[in-house]
Amino acid sequence: METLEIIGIPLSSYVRAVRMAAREKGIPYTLVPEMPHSEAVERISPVGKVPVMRHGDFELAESRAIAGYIDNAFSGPSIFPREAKEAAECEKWVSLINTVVDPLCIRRYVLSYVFPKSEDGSPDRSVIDPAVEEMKPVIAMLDKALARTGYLVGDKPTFADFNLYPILYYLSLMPESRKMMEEAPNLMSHFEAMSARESARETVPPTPDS
Ligand SMILES: N[C@@H](CCC(=O)N[C@@H](CS)C(=O)NCC(=O)O)C(=O)O
Repeated sequence: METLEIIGIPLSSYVRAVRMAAREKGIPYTLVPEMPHSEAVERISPVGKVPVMRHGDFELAESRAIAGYIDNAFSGPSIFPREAKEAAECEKWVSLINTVVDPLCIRRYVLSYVFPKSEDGSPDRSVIDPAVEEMKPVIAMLDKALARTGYLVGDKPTFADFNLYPILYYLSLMPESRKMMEEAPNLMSHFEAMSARESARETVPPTPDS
């Protein structure tokens, strides 16, 4: 069978989520590091975003679609629940992570540290401070959701957790969000349990300036 190619930079939280899904499924894959909007990516993603994937002559964009393909095209443990209510809960969390958690926590907060837009390259407090305030209820929402079993859906990791983990990883590196995580016991336990999984250990992103 052809090798699955996951295409995109290892720094990307969405690329990491899909790599974690493949590893959890037990599928070997080749990582093809491509920047967003490279020619290779633009050919597959209509919006030029990573990850994209290739499997034989099948090419696909969008992390949720890629993870679903991986789950359905290969044998191995399911990474999306099959039972109707759990499947719906998983979709709910993937949607919340991609429309609420990622835009605030990664695009506004983390990227303000990594790629500051200020003239002297210092973190832009006018972006970070309001983002920190808005992150408080989001962290509380996640902490509450994780209280019951330690995972977002059911009692074992699903793609919802693999989708969230790369975001939490970056939040654990930044000062205000690290403190918020430490004050959210269920979220912190979840983060530690996920960090110990092979899928997380094998996909640690390089530091941005390495
Ligand atoms: N909806 C996309 C989002 C992927 C995404 O935002 N990827 C970022 C890297 S983490 C990207 O390619 N950004 C380039 C851009 O926004 O133009 C997915 O789920 O795959």
